[in-house]
Amino acid sequence: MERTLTIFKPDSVAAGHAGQMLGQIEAAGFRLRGLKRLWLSPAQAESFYQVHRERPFFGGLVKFMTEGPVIVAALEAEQAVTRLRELMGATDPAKAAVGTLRKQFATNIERNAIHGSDSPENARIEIAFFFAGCELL
Ligand code: 3AN
Repeated sequence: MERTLTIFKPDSVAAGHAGQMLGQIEAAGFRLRGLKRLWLSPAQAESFYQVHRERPFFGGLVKFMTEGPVIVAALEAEQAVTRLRELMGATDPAKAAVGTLRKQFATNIERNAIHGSDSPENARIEIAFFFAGCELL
C-alpha cells in the first residue's frame, strides 16, 4: 500500500465540488486516511510550493492557493501516487483526458481544481506538512 496527498484547491472548495471529487476518488478504490479543511497563509503556500519558487507562475499560484479554504486528504491505495495523477488528468485541463477530475472541474492551468503528490517521497513530505501521525489512523 502507498499513500499520497491531495488538495482540493480553493476553486473546488468555493464551487462546492470537493465532495464529488472525493467521492470519485473513493469509488476508484482509495481509502481516506486523513482529512482536514484549512486556509493556507501565504508563508504556508510558499513553503508547500517551494520547488516552484523560481517559476514565473509562482506569485499567481501562491495568491490562488490562499484566496480561500482548501481541503487536504491523505489517501491510501496500491500505486496511489500514479493512480491519483491518472484520475486527476493533465495539469492543463484543456489537455486532460475526458472523465478526469481536471477535465470535469478545472478552469485553466492555474485554477486546476486538485493537487496530487508527484512521487512517493514527496507524498511522505507533503502528508507530514499537513498531518500529525495521530491524525492518520
Ligand atoms: P501538477 O499539479 O499537475 O503536478 P505542477 O506541479 O507542474 O503540476 O504545478 C503545480 C501547480 O502550479 C499546478 N497545479 C498549477 O496550479 C500551477 N501551474 C503549473 N504550471 C503553470 C503554468 N504554466 N501557469 C500557471 N500555473 C501553473
